[in-house]
Parts: sequence; structure tokens; C-alpha cells
Amino acid sequence: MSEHEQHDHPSGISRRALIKSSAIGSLALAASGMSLPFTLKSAAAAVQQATKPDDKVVWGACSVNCGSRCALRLHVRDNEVYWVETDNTGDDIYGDHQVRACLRGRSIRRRINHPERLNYPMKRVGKRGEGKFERISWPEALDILTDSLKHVVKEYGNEAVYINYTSGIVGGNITRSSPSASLVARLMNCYGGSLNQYGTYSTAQIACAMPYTYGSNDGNSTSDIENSKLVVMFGNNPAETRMSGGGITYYLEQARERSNARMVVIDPRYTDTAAGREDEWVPIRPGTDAALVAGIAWVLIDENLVDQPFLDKYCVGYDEKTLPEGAPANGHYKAYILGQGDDATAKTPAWASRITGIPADKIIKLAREIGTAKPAYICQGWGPQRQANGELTARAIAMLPILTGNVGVNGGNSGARESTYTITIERMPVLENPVKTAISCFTWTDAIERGAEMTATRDGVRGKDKLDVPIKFIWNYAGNTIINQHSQINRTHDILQDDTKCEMIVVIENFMTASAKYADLLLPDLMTVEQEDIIPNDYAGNMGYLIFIQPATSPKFERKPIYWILSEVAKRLGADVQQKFTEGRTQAEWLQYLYAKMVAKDPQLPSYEAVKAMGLYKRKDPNGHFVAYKDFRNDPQAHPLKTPSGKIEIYSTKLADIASSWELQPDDTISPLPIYASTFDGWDAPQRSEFPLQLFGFHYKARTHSSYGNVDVLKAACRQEVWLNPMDAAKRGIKNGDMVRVYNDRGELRIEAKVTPRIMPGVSAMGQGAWHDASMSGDRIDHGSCINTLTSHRPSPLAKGNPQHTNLVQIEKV
Ligand SMILES: Nc1nc2c(c(=O)[nH]1)N[C@H]1C(S)=C(S)[C@@H](COP(=O)(O)OP(=O)(O)OC[C@H]3O[C@@H](n4cnc5c(=O)[nH]c(N)nc54)[C@H](O)[C@@H]3O)O[C@H]1N2
Ligand SMILES: Nc1nc2c(c(=O)[nH]1)N[C@H]1C(S)=C(S)[C@@H](COP(=O)(O)OP(=O)(O)OC[C@H]3O[C@@H](n4cnc5c(=O)[nH]c(N)nc54)[C@H](O)[C@@H]3O)O[C@H]1N2
Ligand code: SF4
Ligand SMILES: [Mo]
Repeated sequence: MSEHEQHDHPSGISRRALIKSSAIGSLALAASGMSLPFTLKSAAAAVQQATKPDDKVVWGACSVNCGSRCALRLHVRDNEVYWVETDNTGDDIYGDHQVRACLRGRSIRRRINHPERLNYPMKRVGKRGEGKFERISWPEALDILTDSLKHVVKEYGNEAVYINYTSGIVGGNITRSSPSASLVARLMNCYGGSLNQYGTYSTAQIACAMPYTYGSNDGNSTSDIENSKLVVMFGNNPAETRMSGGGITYYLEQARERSNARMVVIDPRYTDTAAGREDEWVPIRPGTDAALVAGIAWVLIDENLVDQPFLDKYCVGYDEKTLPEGAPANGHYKAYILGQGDDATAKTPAWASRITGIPADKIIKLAREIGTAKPAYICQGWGPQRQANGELTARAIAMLPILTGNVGVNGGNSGARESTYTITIERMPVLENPVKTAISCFTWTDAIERGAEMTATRDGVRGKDKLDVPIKFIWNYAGNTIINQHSQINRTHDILQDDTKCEMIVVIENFMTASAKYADLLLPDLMTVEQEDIIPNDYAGNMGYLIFIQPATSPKFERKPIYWILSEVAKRLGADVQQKFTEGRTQAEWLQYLYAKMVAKDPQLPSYEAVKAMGLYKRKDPNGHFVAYKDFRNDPQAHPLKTPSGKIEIYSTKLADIASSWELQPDDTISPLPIYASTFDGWDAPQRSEFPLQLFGFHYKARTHSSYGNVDVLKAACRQEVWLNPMDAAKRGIKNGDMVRVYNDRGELRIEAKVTPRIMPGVSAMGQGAWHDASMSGDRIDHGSCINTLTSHRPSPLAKGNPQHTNLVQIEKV
């Protein structure tokens, strides 16, 4: 993309990019809000227009949950954003570079000014999910909301109120949707609390599993690749998932330019991250990375390439020497690999080849490369862990840096995804939740349907042995996981349509999304760019920043800021709740109060007035690069890990206990060792005879999940297609561009086929997050091609997380 090139064009598009490639140039322009097709002449005309004297340029930010966060310069005239640029500060050299927005952020005016934005409060009039609403006044909406909340709390208790997982706005001190850290959580905590949740849809399996090995889930910063000889990416695609000009894709490219590190991409798809920059693409069957790791480990052991002194000093459970007390004598990792464990199967490259679909000689070659290139940056994205056996996979991938002693050193990595440098941020305090019970964020539909049956050892309820009441009231602020982003849409519809189960769903949104259609009350919010706030960087290597944003326009129609909405609810809940919630401050006063706290903690920060004038404040990591577990590596006695033994736990006694005490289904595996196990809906599951193709939904450049999914130019630039290998397509008589039906026993969708050797045979994939579009009282065929029509609500064994990448389907030409 052009976003990293010289930023010397007043329209926000690099001149070099304009001249270099008309295809890329037209995409960038489309994204930045210009109509297609364009010429240099029309671009020049636009530039002239963009510098008219009555322009106001306002700092804004793109605050969707893409793992980057970009500065925007919004050009405003007549109270309307008509043109969008991005960061123009810094020298634009690596290390002091610009935080340039991707195609989505550059198109934000098409979201701000979208003709279908929500303008008024509404209440449901039809059956839930039908999408029939009636306009009501704010006072009426707030009264209905408050009465329902009071009723549910009185009748069922605070545990029946649930703040659904949402990630539509991330970052701000005030505007922030993360359920346990949002203003909604603060409000509920002022009113007796609500049912907690743990885990996220992003990282449920890896965030749960990695701490059993390392005590946490850290990785070296990507910038540290400038010290690496080799980069190994398991299911990691920053070119699409970290697209910011200040983000990870740029760090990867720049750091490799300095170290000249080879790069191996292990992914069922030939990704945009590979795209000619990789040295090798290793296509792998989804859900089988742990088998590849075991095959590599067998070669490393066989050829004496393991770092035995590292394993002896820093780890438990590699071989009999460090096996913890209570573990079976043949329970160590080496026995598992060599075939001396209970399964009596040597994990040879031939064994791994049958499972992964990777030729054995390629596995041997890869093992030799990983065993000899030091240091090596071995990492994983979160695609491999969003599988039904993702907890095992995440820990298994970590075995490669552990076996080769690449942990805790510059240029190495732990096997996790990258960490990032961040500047001090102080968010609106959410106060303490009096309710201590928690469910996994993925299991909320179960908690509606059979809440009181859900237990700790079967369903992962935490803080209590079981839930006492089902969920009766749902808050959904800036999220689409009610329908679009949660699994098995047709099942969710059936559960939600019965409004005797969950009695109230409050959705606070900008658009009539699939989830908004299930609201009982639908409240129109301002967007982040229409409010004052401070947005810190998300994943940004070793350069942190704060974006100080100002409202681009005044509020339009009856859209209200979240702080106002919830303050009004607090007022109706009682004077004590109102006082506790607001502490007597306005939104602006809160921001100044929070910023003052930031400065007190971090005196290097500029003053409030200065940072407001700057718009964007950047700071380099004073430590250079973040190296995960560096202190532990330097002195394991003084800096033990947060595991029970203080060491890297290849064998986890805690997991052995869980495995023997939890109620699991026969095809659920929890193991003290990071083994490979096949799983439900996996490549070798029995349903494969009926549904022969594996399917997963990758995070796509066209959208951030479903956000930006209604922007026409983005849809045109990045089509919604299902990737299919030419061999699978030929068998089905499918040609590139054909309309196909993709189905399994959970549902059916329609989509265009992309026939391409960029995906391995037997596997199919589509961008996740497309807008669900089906007649739910009719055939339920989803013409919007939202992959969650096909995914399963069954949680993964340990994290009780979303296995949304583990699916089996059939595909036919329509
Ligand atoms: N099958 C499948 N499903 C998945 C995934 C997958 O890989 N495969 N990925 C999962 C992951 S990792 C995640 S994080 C979730 C994400 O799921 P969500 O958190 O639901 O993310 P979005 O779909 O982007 O929905 C965000 C919503 O917030 C709204 N919004 C944006 N800005 C504002 C604002 O200023 N105010 C208000 N009120 N609303 C706003 C947007 O309009 C949008 O509807 O999806 C998960 N679902
Ligand atoms: N453009 C864009 N960027 C985003 C998002 C978005 O929706 N759009 N979402 C953001 C969010 S909230 C999150 S959580 C992150 C998600 O980041 P990730 O979870 O890392 O993204 P995915 O695309 O799901 O998976 C990454 C890669 O894993 C591959 N993969 C899938 N299954 C397997 C497997 O079993 N083994 C291996 N080796 N590879 C596999 C996929 O082909 C894909 O290329 O992205 C963030 N960035
Ligand atoms: S979607 Fe992400 S990378 Fe793109 S502009 Fe927004 S924050 Fe930046
Ligand atoms: Mo995510």
C-alpha cells in the first residue's frame, strides 16, 4: 500500500503513490473519499478545493478495533466533514514516522455522513429481530430503559444484567466500548453491578493458554526483528490486521530491511503479508499447527538441535530431569515427541505430514532452519488460536522458541504475538463491580437459555460454582456481537426472538446493524470523532502516541454522547447513583481531570493546552525494543515468571488438575503438555464426509469486523468472496466470479467465488464481518455472506472461547 510512502501531497495521498500505480492510486483515493475514476487533474482540483480559506481542520482518530489507531485530519466546512487526511507530523523516517490511516480510516467521512445513520431514539414495535421500530422521544426512551433495569434488578438481582462484549470504539478515556472498561460498566457498578465476563473474541484461547506456559502472554516488539536472522509467522497477517502506517506491518517491513531476516509464512492462505516479501509460504491445514510443531520438535531432538542447557535451567517438563512431582514418569514432552508417552506414537515428520498436509521433507528443512538460525523471531497471529483446539495450538507454537532457546533475547520471541510500547493513559474509572460471578464472553446465549444450569466445571463459570439466574437484561454499546459477530446466527435468532427469556436489549449505535435489529431500545450515539477525547496508540511497535481529538462537527439530529445518555439513566436511578456516576463533572471536566492524573504520573507529558494544540504527541520507547521475559532470562531467581514454579512450564500441573476435574465432551482435549489433538468440526471430524471443506473467516482489509462494512467504495475495492483452490473449484464446476452457496447444518449463505491457488486444497476462506442479510421468517439464506451463519456456538474446551475458525461446509454453484 501507499500509506508508508513520502507524504508530500496536500490531499493526504503520496505523490509517488499516485504516479506509481494507477490501480493502487485509485484504491487509495477511493478510500480517501474521492469518486472514481480519478485523474491527476481531478486530484489537483480537489486539492485546490481542500485549501479554501473557510476550511477548518480538526484532529480526529479512527478508533475502531483493528489493533491500530490512526490520526485523522478532518476538513470541515459548513459543519460537515468533506475531506479526510491523515497524520502530517514527524520527519516521516522510520522511528519518527507518520501514523497514516489505511483505506478504512481515510473513508471515515462516508460513515460520518452516511445516509443511513441513526438519528433518533427508537423502540421496537414488531417481533424482536424483525427490525420494526417506532421513533420515540429521549425522555420516553430513558424512562423505559430505567424502568426495565430497575425491574430486572429487583426481580432477579444484578447477576441478571449483562454488558455484552463489544469493541466498536477502543482507546478513548471517555468513549470506549470494551465491556468491563466502558462507561456502561461504571454506571452498572454504581447500581449494584452486573454479571462479569472474561476473555475476548480476539484472544480467548491464547490469552487463557499462554499463562500456563509463561505466566503471561507477552511477545517481543516487532521492531526487534532488526536483530533477527529468521522470522516465522504462524497464522499472522499484519498486512491486513495491522494496516496503519504507524502499525505492525510497517515495523515488520522496516525491521526486516535492516536485518535481512528470512521470513517463513505458515498459513492456509498466501496472505497479503507474504505477497512476494516472504522467502517461503508453507500452506497448512487449519487447526493442525500443533502437529507441525511436534514434527519439527522430533527433528530438533533427533538432530541434536535443541538448546538443552536452556531447557534444563529455565523450563519444567521437557524431559525426566525437570518433570514436576506427581506427573507420570513418561509424561514429559520429550517422551511425547519420541513416542514413549501414552499414545506410543513418534511424532515423526511423516506423522506430521499426514495431519498438516505439509510434505515431510519440507518439515525437516523447516526444522533445520529453525534449529540453526539464531536469534529467530517465531510468532503467531490469533488465527491459529481461534480454532476449537486453539489453546493447545497456542502453547505448542511457543515450544519452538523454547526448544531453541530463543526466549528472552533480542531478535528472538516467545512464540506469542507482538507486544507494543504505550504511553501513560488514564481512563474513566469504572469502579468495582460488586458482582463477582463471570462467564466466558462467548457463552452469553447459553446464559440466556440455561443460565441457572451453567456450572464452573462444565461451562467455565467463574467466581461461583454455578450461575443463579439467566441473563434478563443486555447492554450493547458499540458492538455487533449480538448477531453479526457471534456464532451460529440462526440459533441466536431463535433464542433472542423469544422475549420472555431475555427481557430487554439496549443497543447504542450509529447504524441499523444486524444486532441493532434485535434491540428493544435503539439509541443513536455520537461517533468518537464528534466528541473531545484522548486516544492512545494500540499496537505500534516502539513508538507510542496520543491523539487528542476535537469534535469535528456539532451534534446532529437527536444523536447524543454516551456520557449524556448514561448520566440521564443514572439520574433516573436515583440521586446517589447520579452523584456516584458523574461525581459532578461534565464530560469536558472529566477529560481535564483524567489528563491531569496522566501528567502527575508522567511529568514528561505536555500540558493539556499544549497537547490539545498539537493534536498528536509521539514518544519513542526509551528501552529501544520490548523483549518479552528478558529479566527472567537474565536472572531467573530474581525475576521468576508468574507460573506456579516460576519457570517456563512445558508440563503444567495446573492443567493436569483441570483435565482430570472438569466435565468434558469426548472430543474436547485439555492436556498438561502442548500436544496436538484433533477436534470437533476439524479436518478429520466425521462430518467431513457430508461437509468436505474446512472454512474460516479471516480479518479482512475491507472492514474492521463489520465496521466500515457499509461503505460503498470499500466494498467495491475489496470484494466479499470465498477463496477456493482451483482443484476444489474444478470438482464442483465453479469458475472464478461464480455465485455459490456455502452451507452446513447451521445455515446457508450466498457469495462470489474467488478461485485461487492462494489457498490450499480442501480449505476455503472468506473475510469475516460482512453484514448479515437474510429473511429470518423465510428461508434464512444469508445474501450478505456473513460467515457466522455457518459457525458453531460450541465453546473451546479450556477457555470456553469462540472457535470461529473451525468449520466444515459444502460449496456448490448456484
Ligand atoms: N466468524 C468470526 N466471527 C468473529 C471473528 C472472526 O474472526 N470470525 N472475530 C471476532 C473478533 S476478534 C472480534 S474483536 C469481534 C468484533 O465484534 P464487534 O465488537 O461487534 O465489532 P464490529 O463488528 O466492528 O462492531 C462494532 C460496532 O460498533 C459500532 N460503532 C462504531 N463506532 C461507534 C461509536 O462511536 N458509537 C457507537 N455507539 N457505536 C459505534 C459500529 O457501527 C459497529 O456496529 O468479532 C468476532 N467475530
Ligand atoms: N483489516 C482488519 N484488521 C483487523 C481486524 C479486522 O476485522 N479487519 N480485526 C482486528 C481484531 S479485533 C483482531 S482480534 C485481529 C485478528 O487478528 P488475527 O486473529 O491474527 O487475524 P485472522 O485473519 O483471524 O488470522 C490470521 C491468519 O491466520 C490464518 N489462519 C487461520 N486459521 C489458521 C490455522 O489454523 N493455522 C494457521 N497457521 N493459520 C491460520 C488466516 O488465514 C489469517 O491469515 O485483527 C485486527 N485487525
Ligand atoms: S481501520 Fe485501523 S489501520 Fe485503518 S485507519 Fe482505522 S485505525 Fe488506522
Ligand atoms: Mo478481535
